[in-house]
Parts: sequence; structure tokens; C-alpha cells
Amino acid sequence: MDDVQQQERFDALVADDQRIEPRDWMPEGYRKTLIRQIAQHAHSEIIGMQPEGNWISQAPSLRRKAILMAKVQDEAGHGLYLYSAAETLGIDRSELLDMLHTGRQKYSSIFNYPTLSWADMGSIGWLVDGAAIVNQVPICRCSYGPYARAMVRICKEESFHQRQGFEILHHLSHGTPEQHAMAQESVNRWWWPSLMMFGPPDDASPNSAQSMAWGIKRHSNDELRQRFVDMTVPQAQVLGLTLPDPELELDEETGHYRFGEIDWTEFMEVIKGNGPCNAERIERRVGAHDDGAWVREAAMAYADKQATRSQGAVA
Ligand code: BYC
Repeated sequence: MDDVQQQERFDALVADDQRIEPRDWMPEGYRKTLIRQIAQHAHSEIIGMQPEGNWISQAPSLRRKAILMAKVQDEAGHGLYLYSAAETLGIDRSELLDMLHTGRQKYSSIFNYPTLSWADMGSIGWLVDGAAIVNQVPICRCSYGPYARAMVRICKEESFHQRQGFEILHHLSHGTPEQHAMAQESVNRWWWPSLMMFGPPDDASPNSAQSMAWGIKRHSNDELRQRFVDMTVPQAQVLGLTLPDPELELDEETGHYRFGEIDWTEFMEVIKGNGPCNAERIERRVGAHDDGAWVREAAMAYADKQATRSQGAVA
């Protein structure tokens, strides 16, 4: 097939809601966009281990500690599925990590905020994982097969994460007045950054139109943000907590909640690297990567030895 026929076949597969697989021809822009988004997503998962990892040793009970450890391990696993999905596009994991470490690829803005209290484990689970689910469920229908399939398992695990965060906050909110205040203070800090996770407003989102035409994104940033607000407001009522937005109000006509203006200047600063914890997160990630060099070397030496053995067996 010549290039025109290849493009026609690709367009037909996307239009017909079929999956594009690694060996299929794809436009260079499609490949690059997927690498950018999947890598950013993978980086978010492994950087996202840090804010919660900081609380494992301070969890209030053995049960809470075991649950938090399992959750943080799940996030490592999500990173691994996603790096594997990105590698099917012809890029090496070490290159992706190098781009993360040198600031040439992004990770989610949300992980540049500090975790100041135990209640933050609840807010991250309820709001951050809640936002992640709303964003990621449609990616299970992404046109690129390996990304879509990775998302199915990730979304199942994220649902558990969201529930455990809700349960932490429910417990605190219905506990002592001090516990309730801790939960409320935490939700106050995480609400607006969670809304920013969905990305810039549609009229300032340079990638959305093309990504939607390619079936990588299924909904716009604003659509998903609205869906998250509509889902979360009733849950806050069940928790007995308020959301820090005086403009939050149900629009009876549309059935959607209206909400206040998001501070997009803060968002831009955070994604440019000037958030409260950007430098700390990257420094710790690079440190962990350097500390793990011996593991990678040992794994390579073992793989080389196995390969030599099996060559010997064939000979
Ligand atoms: N943070 O044109 P736009 C999780 C960037 S982790 C940082 O709308 P796009 C979890 C965007 O990359 C959640 N940067 O972009 C883990 C672009 O810059 P570049 C991670 C952001 O790609 C552990 C520029 O702004 N989830 O679930 O069409 C524990 C213009 O934006 C952000 C994913 O990654 C942001 N929030 O749409 C708990 C989901 N938003 O790249 C939870 C997959 C925008 O051109 N990703 N930017 O330099 C997506 O769905 C899309 O990439 C986005 C952005 C909706 C995030």
C-alpha cells in the first residue's frame, strides 16, 4: 500500500471505532501525541507515589498502613503498564525517564502539591483518584489498542483507590471535631488543584481538537471537569464536608453545577515547574533512579547470562 492508501485505511479504522495496533501504519503526529500523553500519564503514576508514600510510616493504624502501601504499589504497577504501552510506539523506557528527569516531559500538576496531614490521603483518594477515573474511563475506548487495554485494569484499581479515600474522609468527618476540621482543611486545599487536573479550558487547549479527531481523547477537558463536579458535589454532602467554592450552585435548567473561576495562572506556574513541590519531586525521582542503577545492571547481567546459556544449549 502507498502512503495515501495507508492514510485512508487508518482514517477508516478510526472512523469505524476500531483499534489501531502497534504494527499498523499510523501518522507520525498520532504516534507522537500518544507517546506524549501515555508518557505523561506514566510519569504521573510514578511521581504520584511520592505524596502518599510520605505518609506510609505515619499511617494511624496497621490496617491503614497496609491499605496505603497496596495503593502506592498499584500506582507503580500503573506506571509499568503505561511505560510498556508507550514502548509499543517505538520509544525506549530509558529515553522516557530521561525526558522526565530533565523536564522535557510533564507529569500531572496535582502531584506538585504537598501532603500536610493524614486527611490528605483521604482527599487524594476521593478527589484526585476520583478525577483520574472520570478522565480515564473514556480512555478505555481510546483508538490505540495497547493504551486502551492498559486503562481497563488501571480504572478498576482506581475505583478501589477512590473508595478508600472516601472512607478515610468519612471516618474523619464523623469523628472528633479536630478530625472533622482536619478533613475539611484538606478538602479545601485539594479541591481547586483537582479541577485543574483536567487541563486548560477548551478554548486554551491546543491538543484537544486533533486528539479527539484521532479518537485518543473522547471528551473535551471542560466536559470531563463538569462531569467530575456533578459527581462530586453530592458525595461531599454525604461526607458532611463542604467544597471551597461560594459560587457552586445547581443550575436547575441544565442539571449541572455551576462553579467559580479556576486560577489558571496558578496552573500555568505549576506546569512550568514553579509549583510548591516540583523541584522536590524531581530531585527525589532522580535520586531513586540513581539508587536503582545496581538493580538494572544486575538484571542486564542476568539476562546476558541466560542468553549465553540458551545459545549454548542451541549449539
Ligand atoms: N498537568 O492541550 P491540552 C493519576 C498540559 S495521574 C500537567 O489540553 P492534552 C493518579 C498538556 O500536557 C493523572 N500538564 O493537553 C496517579 C499540554 O502540554 P504539552 C494523570 C497538563 O494532552 C497516582 C498542555 O498542558 N492522568 O491518575 O490534550 C495517584 C496543554 O493541554 C495538565 C493522565 O495523564 C495537567 N493537569 O490534555 C492518583 C490522563 N493538563 O504536553 C492518581 C491522560 C494539561 O503539549 N491524559 N497539561 O507540553 C490526558 O487525558 C490529557 O493528556 C490531559 C491533557 C487531559 C491531561
